[in-house]
Amino acid sequence: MRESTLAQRVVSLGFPFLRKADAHPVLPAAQRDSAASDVFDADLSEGFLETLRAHKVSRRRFLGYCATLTAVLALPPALAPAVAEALAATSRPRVVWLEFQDCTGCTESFLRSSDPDIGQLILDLISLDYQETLMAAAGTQAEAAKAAAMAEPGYLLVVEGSIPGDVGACTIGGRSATDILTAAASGAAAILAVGTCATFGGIPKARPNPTSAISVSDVVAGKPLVNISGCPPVPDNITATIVHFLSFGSLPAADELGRPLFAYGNRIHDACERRAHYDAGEFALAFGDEGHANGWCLYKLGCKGPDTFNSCPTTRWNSGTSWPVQAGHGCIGCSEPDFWDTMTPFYATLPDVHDFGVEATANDIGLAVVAGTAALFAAHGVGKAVQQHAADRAARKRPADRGEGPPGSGDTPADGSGDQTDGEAAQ
Ligand code: FSX
Ligand code: SF4
Ligand code: F3S
Repeated sequence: MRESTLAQRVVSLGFPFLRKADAHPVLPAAQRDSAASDVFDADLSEGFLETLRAHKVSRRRFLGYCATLTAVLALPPALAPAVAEALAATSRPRVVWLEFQDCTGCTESFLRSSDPDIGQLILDLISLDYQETLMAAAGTQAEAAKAAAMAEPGYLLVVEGSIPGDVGACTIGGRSATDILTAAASGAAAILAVGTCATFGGIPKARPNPTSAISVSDVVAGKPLVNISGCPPVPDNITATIVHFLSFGSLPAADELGRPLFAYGNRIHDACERRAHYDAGEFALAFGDEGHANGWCLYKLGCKGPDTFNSCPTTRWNSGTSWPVQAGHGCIGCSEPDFWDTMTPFYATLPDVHDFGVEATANDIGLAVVAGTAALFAAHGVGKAVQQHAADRAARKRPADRGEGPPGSGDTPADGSGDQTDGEAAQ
């Protein structure tokens, strides 16, 4: 592993990634060193305090981070000392990170650092024993490193990319992806499927799915598994899940699709800063028009925020700088199953939202979508629920297909030129 490279680049733990903007104040950067650390104390060993000093992280700043992280994870504030003490006492749990059919964007996302000092500190608390993109080893040397990392069971397994069902695709070291994943999963204490490719099949699974791609949950059974979707995922969604595991020895509570509720418990639409314009019927109708320049709702430019669950509006990207809708582009639903097939055309309006009308809340819309899925999940588990969730969305007919416009007016949807699919039913 290239330690020096890691030291320069890693990792993604940052402060301002809160689940609901109206539930928790986002900590301004200038207050990070002092905020929240006065509200609790924690028993930190002298050895750990020395580690903090080595990373130029003050005790107060570390405790403040733990308080924020506890809020991000939607845990009671009283658990903040437990988070701090667990992180301080952790004995470098082993992490094995596998990549299959992916673009490496998930790794890149994970490496975006909101706070390099704390990020490096957290990275040092784990032992990232095998990570193909970051490690210097290749070939038989890399295979030997993986075997060594997996010699003792109990490691945390992170999987990025979809799994090809076809023999021959994504063969590594002469072994199929399915074999590699199954072997790695057998000794794992828990599994994190990271990115929409790993969680739901993602882009490799999009029609015509040339490799018969499937998700991690389609292959692995009988292990604690959490789906951290997004193409790529919000980096803090990954890191907070890892820290939850380090702190409590378990994965966080999840939704019906196996996604952590702390990050995927709300619709994009619920926390969007353009929501007031949606409710007022004020829509941008073309990129660059007056409504677009005024920050009006992007629904008629194809925004899928009402049907998408993720933390982007509150966590934001690039150290909390911005997110797609703030930058002027609608959400394309990248954290949802089969989004490449069921959320397209990306620049046409969401199917069937028209039927709810402008006064409908995001809850009305989203709950109608997920209610059937939740019941299915209870009966058949994540894999079946994911398939049905995507099939239900694909089966709904788009307003554009019906010749209708989006809610709020008789305007036709924005032109979908440049889009690449016809948006018919998913496979
Ligand atoms: Fe998939 Fe990861 Fe999309 Fe890429 O590697 S979730 S293609 S951004 O990033 O697997
Ligand atoms: Fe925001 Fe999109 Fe909802 Fe409009 S439709 S309020 S831009 S999430
Ligand atoms: Fe993806 Fe939508 Fe967030 S496209 S990055 S879930 S705003």
